[in-house]
Amino acid sequence: MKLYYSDTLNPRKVCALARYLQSPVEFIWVELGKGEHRTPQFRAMNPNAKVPVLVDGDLALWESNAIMCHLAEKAGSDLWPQDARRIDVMRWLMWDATEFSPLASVFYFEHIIKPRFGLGEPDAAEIEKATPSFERYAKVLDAHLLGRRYLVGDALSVADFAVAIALPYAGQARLPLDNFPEIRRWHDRLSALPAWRDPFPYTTTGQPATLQAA
Ligand SMILES: N[C@@H](CCC(=O)N[C@@H](CS)C(=O)NCC(=O)O)C(=O)O
Repeated sequence: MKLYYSDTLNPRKVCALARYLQSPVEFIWVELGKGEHRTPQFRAMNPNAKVPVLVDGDLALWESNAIMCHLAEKAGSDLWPQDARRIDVMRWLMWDATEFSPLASVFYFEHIIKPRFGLGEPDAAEIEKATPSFERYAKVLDAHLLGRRYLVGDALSVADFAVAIALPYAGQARLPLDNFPEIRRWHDRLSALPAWRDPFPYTTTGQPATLQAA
C-alpha cells in the first residue's frame, strides 16, 4: 500500500493510525507548497486534489476517515470495531466531519496554514465568527468525555483519532479550549501514544524514519 501524505491536519490522523497499527504502507510525501497534489497524475488518484490518499492495489481511497477504517479493517484491529460499537464510531466520525473539525479548521487555517504558505494575515472576522460555534460543539464533546477514557466504550477507536485531529495544534492554532478540561485530559491520554505524538514518518533532518511500535 502507498500512503500519500503531507504534514497537515487530515493526513496526520492517517499517518498516526498507520504508525499505531504498524501498517505495511510506503509513505509518499506530497509537497503541497509546490502544488504536487494538483498534477494530472495526482488527480487521477484523487479528483479532489487533496491528501491523504491510500493506494491499495486497484483501490485509490481518499477521505482520511475512510482510509483509517480501511487500514484498521485490514489489520484486523478493533479500532474500527465489528460489533455494535461500529455505529457509535460512525456517529462520531460524522459529527467530526460535519460539525467539529470544520470549525477547528478555521483556527488551523488562519493561524497555521496562512503563515506557512504565505496566504496573508489571519482574518479576525473569520475567527470571531467561528468561535461561538466551536465552543458550542466543544461543550458537547467535553460533556461526553466526562468520566470516559475514550469516545466510544472504554477503548481507543478511529473516532478518537478523527475528533482529536486539531488538538495537537491547539496552541499554535489558538483553539479556544480553556473552558474544556475534559477535552484536554482526553487529549493528554492520546498524547501518551508515540504514534499520536509523532505520527509523521520522517525525522527532523528530513530523512525517512523507521516506523516503530506504538
Ligand atoms: N475531507 C478530506 C480533506 C482533505 C484535506 O483537506 N486535505 C488538505 C490537507 S489537510 C489538502 O490536501 N489541502 C490541499 C488543498 O486544498 O489545496 C479528508 O479528510 O481527507
